Amino acid sequence: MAMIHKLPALGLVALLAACGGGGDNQTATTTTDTTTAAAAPAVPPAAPAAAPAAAPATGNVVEVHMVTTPDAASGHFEPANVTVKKGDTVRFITDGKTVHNVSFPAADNAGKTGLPPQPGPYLTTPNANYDVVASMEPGTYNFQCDPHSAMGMKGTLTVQP
Ligand SMILES: [Cu+2]
Repeated sequence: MAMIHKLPALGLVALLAACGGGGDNQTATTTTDTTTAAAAPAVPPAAPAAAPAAAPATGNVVEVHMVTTPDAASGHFEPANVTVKKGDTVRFITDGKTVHNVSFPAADNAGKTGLPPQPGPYLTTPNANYDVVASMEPGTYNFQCDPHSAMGMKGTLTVQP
């Protein structure tokens, strides 16, 4: 009985030394077609300080409605006194029946810092709104509607820690 020893055929791997002329087969698939917007428009030297840009809303959003009186001569904030946590957003929403806005006059907020830097825009259409982020230090702040403050369209914002 012939024992057949299966000798493992050691395949001698012939290391073919690639002599010169190395073919780079790196298929560069990185398509650089992302056109980086290199043509940035020139920034005007002095940006007009007219349009106050509302800060993006953060935290909880608390709504305050601006309700016009039936004769459209004035209005009130509803609620007029609102309390939020620091970092919340107060969203002033108008009924659009006359012109309202929101401002935090420095004269009515003596010693306070971090007020919204300027009066909010005039809101003229139904559900137009303006966000104020309560990023100021805890305390109570006075706000008003500029067109109707003389008729009592005022409120307070209390910011809690
Ligand atoms: Cu008003």
